Amino acid sequence: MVTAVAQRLASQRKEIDDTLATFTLSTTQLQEVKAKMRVELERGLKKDTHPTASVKMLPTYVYRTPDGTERGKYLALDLGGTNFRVLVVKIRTGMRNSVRMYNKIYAIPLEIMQGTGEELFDHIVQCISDFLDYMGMKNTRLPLGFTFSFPCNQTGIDKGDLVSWTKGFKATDCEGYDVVDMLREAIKRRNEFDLDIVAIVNDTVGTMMTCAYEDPKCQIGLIAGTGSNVCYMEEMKNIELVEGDEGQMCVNTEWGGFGENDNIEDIRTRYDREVDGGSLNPGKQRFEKMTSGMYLGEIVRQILIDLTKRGLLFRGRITERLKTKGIFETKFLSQIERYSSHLWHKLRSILQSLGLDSTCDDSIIVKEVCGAVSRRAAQLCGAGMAAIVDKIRENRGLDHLEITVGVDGTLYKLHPHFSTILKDTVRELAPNCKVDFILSEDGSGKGAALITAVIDKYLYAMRFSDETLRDIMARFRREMENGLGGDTNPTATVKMLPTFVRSIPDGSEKGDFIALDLGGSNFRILRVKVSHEKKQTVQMESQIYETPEDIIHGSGSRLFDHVAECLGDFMEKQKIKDKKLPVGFTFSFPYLDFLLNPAVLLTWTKRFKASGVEGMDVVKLLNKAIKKRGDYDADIMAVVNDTVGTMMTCGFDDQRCEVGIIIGTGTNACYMEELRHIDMVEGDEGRMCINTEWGAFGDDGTLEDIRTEFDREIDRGSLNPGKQLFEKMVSGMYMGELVRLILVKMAKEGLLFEGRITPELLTKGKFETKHVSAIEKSKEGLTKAKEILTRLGVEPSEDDCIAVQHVCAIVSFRSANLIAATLGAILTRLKDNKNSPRLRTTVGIDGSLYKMHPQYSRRLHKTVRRLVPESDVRFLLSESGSGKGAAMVTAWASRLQNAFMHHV
Ligand code: 0WK
Ligand code: 0WK
Ligand code: BGC
Ligand code: BGC
Repeated sequence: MVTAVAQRLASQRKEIDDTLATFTLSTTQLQEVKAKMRVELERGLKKDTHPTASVKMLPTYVYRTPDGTERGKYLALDLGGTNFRVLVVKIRTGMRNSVRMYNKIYAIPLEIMQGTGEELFDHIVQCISDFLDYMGMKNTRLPLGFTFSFPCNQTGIDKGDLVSWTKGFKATDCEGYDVVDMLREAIKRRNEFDLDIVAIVNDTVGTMMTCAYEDPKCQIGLIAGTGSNVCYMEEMKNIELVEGDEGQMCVNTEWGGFGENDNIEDIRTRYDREVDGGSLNPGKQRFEKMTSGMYLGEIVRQILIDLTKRGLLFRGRITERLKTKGIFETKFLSQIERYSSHLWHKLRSILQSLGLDSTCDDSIIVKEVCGAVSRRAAQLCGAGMAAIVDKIRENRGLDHLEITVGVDGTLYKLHPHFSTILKDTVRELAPNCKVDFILSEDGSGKGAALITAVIDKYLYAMRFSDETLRDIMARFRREMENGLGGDTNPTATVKMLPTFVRSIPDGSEKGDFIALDLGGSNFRILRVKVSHEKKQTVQMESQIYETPEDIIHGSGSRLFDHVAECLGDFMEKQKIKDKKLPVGFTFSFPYLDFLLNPAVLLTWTKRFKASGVEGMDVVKLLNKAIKKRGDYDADIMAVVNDTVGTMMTCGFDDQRCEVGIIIGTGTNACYMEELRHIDMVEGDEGRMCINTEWGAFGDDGTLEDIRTEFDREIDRGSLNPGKQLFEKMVSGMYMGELVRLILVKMAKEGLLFEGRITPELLTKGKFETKHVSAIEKSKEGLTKAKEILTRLGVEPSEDDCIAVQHVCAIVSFRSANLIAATLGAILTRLKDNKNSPRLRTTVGIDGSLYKMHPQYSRRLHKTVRRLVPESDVRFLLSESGSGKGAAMVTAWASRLQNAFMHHV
């Protein structure tokens, strides 16, 4: 009897040992796994074998680990592990580098994971929206790093097509599509906030970056969690899928696919095949299904079912629960293997919770099964890691390598033995490598933010929160008051020049006028006829004239001779040379106005630098030039700044118009101020238009905290260093150049064009503002980028074009934001002047940047409405330029003169 029982027990024991033996891998077997993994790594890197390689070795476009110079505030998403997290990450440098993070975890219900792609991304955006509300950040357009823990074919840091879903995800209409586009579309659908998705990052890469921030030797990222995967810094010359041989790039191995070409069938057990067969993606991710948290519990369950069926466990009784897929979670493995003998009751209560009545022996066997499965998983990961570290050692031609692996994942973190076995296996299989493992404390969200910071390094300083914009608004408001104040005006940077224009057109204007429009991108001469048939109508004819560089950089007399010559030519063509028509002179520069005429130029701006004009009365200079010709006569009645001309032109159509703005070659604004506030002009009644000359804002250093190295470089290379600092940060004359300087810097850092720097790219003015507008066009922008960059000889890759588009967006967005802030200051002043709870007004606007740039106006309007919520602002584009407005002012000036003449 006893012998029969002992024999039965012994044979049962043998059967169990035989079963578990299929999970026991010898060193030889592990070395084979290592060798096979190495072969697949190489095949994944090579262009011709990549398509059939089971380890895909996907380029990540991350060229280096953090160097501690990163800083800024970023949003990060972390999707694909156990938890979906939305984070805000603040990175500071200076005293000990510090990163502060706030995050919120959101559930991804199964029906969303396995629903439609649209539902999934709408859910993600819903969570972001909730987080932004929670953080009170709905109006900040922060750059975002997206940790997306699935295999993506990336063609750039912010462009990646999902190869295939893994783990528990199976949403439709996503595989083969760009994940960043899908997120952008979902954000657009929700239309509640705007985000700048700067980078898409695999969680292994995010983990490597997070750990490399602490330990510069960290060049490998390992996830041993729901899924299993590794990335590492590979030599560019070995990555045949990407152009270039210089430096390194992080490669996302996607080793989870190892074995999909049947090269580890020798160690896969029937339980592995069961689990694979019952998974969401049979035949896929075979290595992952032997090593990761999503499947280890399932493998154990399959073994328990088999042993029970064979009467070796639970007295052969299979419960419904044990038949339930996913019921034996991997966390049970960790718990069971943590329990030593005196904690059997705990183990048994786990089995009880699964409806399994177990004996002591059962518990021992279950623990052995768990141990066998997790041990094999750790060893397999160790063998894979040994292949990676040895490859890196050989890449660098080293006999001995010291390197750190950044790790994350619940399996590695929570399982009692997994990490130790993995480390031991690496040590054994890669004896020439000293491999340290550091646990990622903060998850890969931090890493994603660091990557965004690396890319965004030169751009983060160009992003302003509403808080900062409100601060700039307050600063500008103070400057306006300084400019208006009699005693503070001399030192004020914003000169707040009185224009002697007391109101917008009142419909009584009439006459035949000539208008000169000098200072914008075109010099235009117009004939403006204002008549009163049924209603007041304006007819205009105009002609554009060259203002060659040698003229506008030559002597003042040559410049005004040129203006007089063009005027003569125009009057010739208009057959009015015999007439002495009143002339309105739109002079788009800062000048001191004395009742519309004379006008003393304070300083040239933009492209103009004619000598002998600053401090002079430009009307006198023009009259002199006209006199010198003697072939016609003109009566220059009024000098008008183009902002004033624009306000008058728009005021002709909208009586609410009381602000005029130019966002063109230069930038400036005027508005109707209460006369009692203008100390430089007598009188307290009524209003007068003030030409703010906001281009000079910051000339006293008040904007140094937001000016970047590129702004300083622009100023150093300009015609008027130290002057018009605000204008140089925002206007069309400088925007293209700002972008060029950033591109040169990023290329020098290898972040663009594989570091290629061509003479064209180094040539000032080669990258124009019209290029910025063209590149930011949503549809054909990237094609345009390719065209323009190719002309600069930098042979741009597709992701270069995306990155350049991104740089353009940041620079132009900054401009729109800054102008929204200064305009916001003018609007709140108007509101306060009117002492009304809500301001209703119209802003007349002109200028090639505002007109030509595809997104500029929308961005400006949106920010103004956020910064000055208690206002209804209509933005009225000046269709016909400031010439019409100048004619209106001239009409007055003529009337004033006539009235005056009659008095004398
Ligand atoms: C935490 C990281 C996340 C990653 C996860 C993996 O922040 O990006 O996907 O670890 O571990 P799991 O949650 O799948 O166990
Ligand atoms: C058109 C106006 C002109 C102004 C110009 C500014 O008629 O007075 O100077 O807009 O825009 P820009 O040509 O500098 O882009
Ligand atoms: C995915 C990887 C990811 C890993 C860890 C795998 O299923 O394919 O992209 O890194 O899980 O989360
Ligand atoms: C000038 C302003 C002008 C603006 C827009 C600036 O450079 O100083 O007077 O209004 O450009 O043309």
